[in-house]
Amino acid sequence: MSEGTKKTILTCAQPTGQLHLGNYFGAVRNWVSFLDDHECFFGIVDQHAITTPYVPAELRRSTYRTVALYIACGLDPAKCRLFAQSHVIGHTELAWILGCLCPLGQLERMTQFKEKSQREDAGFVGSGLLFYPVLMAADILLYNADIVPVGEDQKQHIELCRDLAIRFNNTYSETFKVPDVSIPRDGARIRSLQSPDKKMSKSDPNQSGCVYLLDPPDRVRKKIMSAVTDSGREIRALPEKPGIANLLGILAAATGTPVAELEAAHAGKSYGEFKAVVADAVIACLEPIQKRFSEIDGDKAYLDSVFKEGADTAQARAYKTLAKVYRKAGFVPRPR
Ligand code: ATP
Ligand code: LTN
Repeated sequence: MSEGTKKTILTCAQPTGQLHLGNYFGAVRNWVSFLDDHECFFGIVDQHAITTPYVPAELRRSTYRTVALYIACGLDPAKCRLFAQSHVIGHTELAWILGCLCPLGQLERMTQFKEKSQREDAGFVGSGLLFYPVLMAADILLYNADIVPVGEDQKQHIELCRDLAIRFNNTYSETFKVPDVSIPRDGARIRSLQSPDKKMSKSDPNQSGCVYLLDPPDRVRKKIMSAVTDSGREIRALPEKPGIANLLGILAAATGTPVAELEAAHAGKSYGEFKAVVADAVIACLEPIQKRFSEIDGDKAYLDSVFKEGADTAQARAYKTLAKVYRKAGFVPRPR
C-alpha cells in the first residue's frame, strides 16, 4: 500500500525514560499492531516535557532511553517514524496559529491543566502548561492523522484538537482531517499489584505495585509474589477478587490466552503457585524487550540515526501542512 492509501496513525508520549506493564499492554503493544497496514508516526514530545519543572541533562538522557525502549518494545524504525518533537519545525508554529483560534476559557477548563496547576507541589506554573493542549493539537494536525491512539485521560485533549481542526476549517477553508481517537478496551487496564482498585502507574507512591519493563527478573518476581490478593482460594476474575482478577488479566496479556481458559487451567492451584506462573510469564514476556534494550541503549549513533530518519520523513509532511496553513492564514509566501 502506498502512503496515500494507508491511514495515518499518530501518537506521542513524553520522554519519561520508563514504561510499566500497564503502558505496554494498554498502549505500546497496541501501537505495534498498527505498523503493517498504517503509516505510523510516534513522537517523543520533549517540548511538552518542559511545561513542568525539569532538569535538562535528564531530559536528554530520558529522550534517548524512551526511543530505545519503544524500539525494544517492537516499534521497528523500518516500519514507522520515531521522531523527537523538537527536531521537526512546525509543531510550535502550527500551535501558535491554532492558539489564536482557541478560546482561553476552553484551555482554563482542561482537567489536566486544573489538576497540574492546582497541585500543592505544583510550584511555578508557566503559561506553557496552559498552552499544552494546543501544542498537542498541532502535533496531530501537522500530520493530518486519521487515528490517534491514547489513554482515556487524553480524551479531552483530543476533543479540543477536533474542535480546533473544525474551527480552522470553518474560519479559513477545508484543510484538516478531524482525527478519530482510539482508546484501548477496558480489558487492557492493568491495576496496581498493591492497590488493585487503582491503575498501575509510575506515580503510584507504592512502587512495589508497579512492574517496569526494565525491572530485573528477581524484582519482577518479588513484586508479583507479594501482590495483594484476598483470603479466598479461587482463581477467578470476579469483581470481589480485584487482585486475582488483575493477575489473571496480566497473565492473559502476557501469554495471549483468554482469562476464561486461564481460570480453568489454574483451578485448584494455591495463590502462591498461581503467582509463580504469572511471574514466569511476565519475565518471559519482558526478556526479549530487555535484551533488545540493552543492545541499543547507549548506542547513541544508532539512536541518532533513528531520530534522523524519523525527523526527515516527519519534516517533509510537516512542511507541506505548514505551507498550506500559512497560505490560508494570509501570510505572504517566503521569497525564494
Ligand atoms: P502516570 O504516572 O501519570 O499515571 P502512566 O505511566 O501511568 O502515567 P501515562 O503516561 O498516563 O501512564 O499513559 C501512557 C499510556 O499508557 C496511555 O495510553 C495510557 O492509557 C496507558 N496506560 C497507563 N497506565 C495504564 C494501565 N495501568 N493499564 C493500561 N493502560 C495504561
Ligand atoms: N499529552 C499526551 C502526550 C501527547 C500526545 C500528543 C498524545 C502529546 N502530544 C499527540 C497523542 C497525540 C500524554 O501525556 N500522554
